[in-house]
Amino acid sequence: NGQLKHLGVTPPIALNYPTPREIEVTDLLVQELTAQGTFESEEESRRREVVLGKLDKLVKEFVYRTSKKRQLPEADAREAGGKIFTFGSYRLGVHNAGADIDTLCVVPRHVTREDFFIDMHDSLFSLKNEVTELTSVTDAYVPVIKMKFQDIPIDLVFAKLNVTKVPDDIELRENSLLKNLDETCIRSLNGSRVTDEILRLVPSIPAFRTSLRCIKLWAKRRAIYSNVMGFFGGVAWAMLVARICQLYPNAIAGAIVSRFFRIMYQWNWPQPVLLKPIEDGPLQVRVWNPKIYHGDRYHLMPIITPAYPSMCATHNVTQSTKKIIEEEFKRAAEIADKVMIGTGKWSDLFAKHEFFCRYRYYLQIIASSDSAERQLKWSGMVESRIRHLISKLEGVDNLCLAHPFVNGFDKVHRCATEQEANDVSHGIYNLKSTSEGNGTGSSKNGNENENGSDTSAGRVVYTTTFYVGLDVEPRAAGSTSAPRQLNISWPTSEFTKLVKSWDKYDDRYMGIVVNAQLPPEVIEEGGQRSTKIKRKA
Ligand code: 3AT
Ligand code: MN
Ligand code: MN
Repeated sequence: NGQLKHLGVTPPIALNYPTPREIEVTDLLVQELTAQGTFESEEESRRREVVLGKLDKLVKEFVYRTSKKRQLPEADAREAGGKIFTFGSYRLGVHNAGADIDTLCVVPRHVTREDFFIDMHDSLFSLKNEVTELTSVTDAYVPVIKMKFQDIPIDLVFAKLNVTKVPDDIELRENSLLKNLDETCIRSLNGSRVTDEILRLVPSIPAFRTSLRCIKLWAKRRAIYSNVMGFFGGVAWAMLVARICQLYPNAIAGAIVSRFFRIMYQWNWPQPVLLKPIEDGPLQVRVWNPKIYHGDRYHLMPIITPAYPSMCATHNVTQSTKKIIEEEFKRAAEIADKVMIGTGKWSDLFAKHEFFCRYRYYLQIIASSDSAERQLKWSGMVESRIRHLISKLEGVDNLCLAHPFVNGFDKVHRCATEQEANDVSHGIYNLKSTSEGNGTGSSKNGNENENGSDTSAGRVVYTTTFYVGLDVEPRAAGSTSAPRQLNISWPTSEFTKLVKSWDKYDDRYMGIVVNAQLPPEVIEEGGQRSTKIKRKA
């Protein structure tokens, strides 16, 4: 079988082994990645293994208990098994210090999802000394139990297979395994199947890992690491790096990274990035195929997952985010070239983005509500719709680019009056009575501010602010006509309507405001806005 000679949908570009210079720049890269703190300590690494061992044991005990409850004979209950798999960055071996471990709990068919969210949850809940911040998210696309186990953040998802036993040597690779499973289980298995398949499809795992660490750090620093906002998420970056590894099977990280930027910059989109031919399988589900599905033709930068059923991991990309990503590939390719010839350093690659000083105009989207819990859901909902705002803005005359920032900024405001509360939800406030983070969101420094001396008297308002940079077409040279008019009222009102059509939206507790055409000098990073609003005519 000729396909076994190489991994991937084409033969490699080159089979070269590393040159002395490539070895040198790879060493420098590993040094820089270490200096940037991307590796965890050995203590943390050991703690992760201990935690995983304990979780696996808890899953086996949970399966045994449930089997007994279902009246299985003792011998069958003993053999029912149960097993933990990992996926995400930990499984790929590219996680940072403090990253979560994404785990999948696999059980035999007589154990239900309900058992998992009741019995397994309770057994974790009883471990009060080890397990903290335990929460069940049952209504998500992929339902999950989240917790910290000995301070390691864990995401635990659940899948039951159509088998009576889950022995320790069970594999999840076979597509036939998916037959007769419910969709939620198929989705829960997908993360693990995709990660494992990526690892099987790269010729050298060590080269892949170092390269991917570099690309992830670069993408985060340049603010292009986010699936929801229309950039690429962790799985997409991993697949891109894996593809370059396939094309240079004997290369080491320094060489792979520099080729990565060059090849990605020149990629002939919308030609998809594939790690293997797309497979057909036993399910009645759609597999990515632009020849059959019209919607798939709109994917601007398709990167296709390798495990059946294959999907496009980058369907959120818009014209604007495509342009931004390509510009970053170009910038990085130039830096990597300089590193190779010795006139540049790897640290230049990881320089912070310039989002907040780059544009003349910004949109500010403020989602507000009255409680931390509500804010988490509401701001998540608003965030997930921002790419629709971007698409609509892309249709506006004279607007060449609508650049969403990768994340929102959480704030908690203690307001003495209704007027103040109203101002705050419109982005008007000073920093005196405001603290960062709402204590439940991603920003961990939710140090509650004491400045608002009397908290009981006032009203607390939670806000999350998102930013979109707007690039307006330059006037023709020598033109003296008035500044170009941007008419963004249609996109913004459509967006407001869209988020308000959410079934949990309630205007008694939640607000959404889009401030347009803020001059950039009133925006500092962190989303703070000075009290004085100067508006340009
Ligand atoms: P970190 O090191 O954790 O930052 P990661 O790649 O492990 O990077 P996540 O833990 O967020 O990222 O996600 C791990 C996997 O979980 C990736 C994907 O297969 C799945 N996943 C994450 N978010 C979602 C989601 N909203 N819906 C479905 N699957 C998701
Ligand atoms: Mn993770
Ligand atoms: Mn996770």
